[in-house]
Amino acid sequence: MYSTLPLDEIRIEELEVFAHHGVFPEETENGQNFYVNATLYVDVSKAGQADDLSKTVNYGEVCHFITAWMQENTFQLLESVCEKLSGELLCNYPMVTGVDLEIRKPHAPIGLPFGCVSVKVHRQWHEVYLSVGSNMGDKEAYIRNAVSELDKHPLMRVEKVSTLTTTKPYGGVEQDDFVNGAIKIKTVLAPEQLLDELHIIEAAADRKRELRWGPRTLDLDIVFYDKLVYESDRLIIPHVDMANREFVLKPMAEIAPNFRHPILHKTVAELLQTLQS
Ligand code: A4P
Ligand code: MG
Repeated sequence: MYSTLPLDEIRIEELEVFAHHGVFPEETENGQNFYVNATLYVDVSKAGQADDLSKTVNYGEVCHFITAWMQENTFQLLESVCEKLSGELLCNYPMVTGVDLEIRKPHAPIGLPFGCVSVKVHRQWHEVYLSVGSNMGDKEAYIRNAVSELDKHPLMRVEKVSTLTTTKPYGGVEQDDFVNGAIKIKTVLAPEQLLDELHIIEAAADRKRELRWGPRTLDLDIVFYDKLVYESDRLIIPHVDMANREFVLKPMAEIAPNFRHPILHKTVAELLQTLQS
């Protein structure tokens, strides 16, 4: 788990749903019972104080939502049902910041005596900061379009966009000036999935990976992902060079001055001040 969730939980246990998920044709034709356990992470304090249903999530409504969704859709794998349904719950119930979802299938066609099989996932909204840049063609239009593509994605929400400013190229390659900005999003996607989605948006903006640090129509980098410290062969979070880049820190300082770097332990405003002094 990458970020702090509210301690409060609303739990749904053993919701019985007759649906048609499975790999075998008889499963999709005949259907069978599935049992759903869901823990919804919701801050219920306001509802509790005011005794007001509109300030919390109506678990009855959620049960009907889960039932209808599982009956209207058919997947081969329980993994897919969990993956898609957890995303649907997070997107349709804005007060839910995280969800544990377990789907049990006690009548799976295994041909051996067994109690039950199940898949359980944990999914939640993550707070992510992106750095965006362009130095080819209609630079502002490429960036505005990227913001709109991010916002259109079902598993992302754009929360803040900094002002876009013109900056001199950094990194020693002689090239046109950049337009840069920073974007705050919420996403349900895991870091590597998010990187894949950013690459799709870059590719749709005619982005070609030619020269390292060279001209580009659109560059979308992940600066922070909650307080996560992460490194794989294709992704490093926080962005490795952010503390040396005024074109990243300045727009970040506009939308998140007090966000603290999880390794350097300085806020964005402090990092900018250090760089400029
Ligand atoms: N990658 C690793 N970590 C990350 C991360 N946190 N976010 C990998 C995004 N990607 C990350 O990036 C290369 C690979 O880095 C990705 O495929 C991903 O797997 P790229 O965007 O394909 O290639 P690039 O941009 O040419 O190289 P690089 O090193 O990422 O360059 P930067 O850091 O993007 O810098 N000057 C100004 N004023 N404004 C700018 O925006 N940008 C650059 C490019 C140079 N000078 C600039 C600007
Ligand atoms: Mg990049």
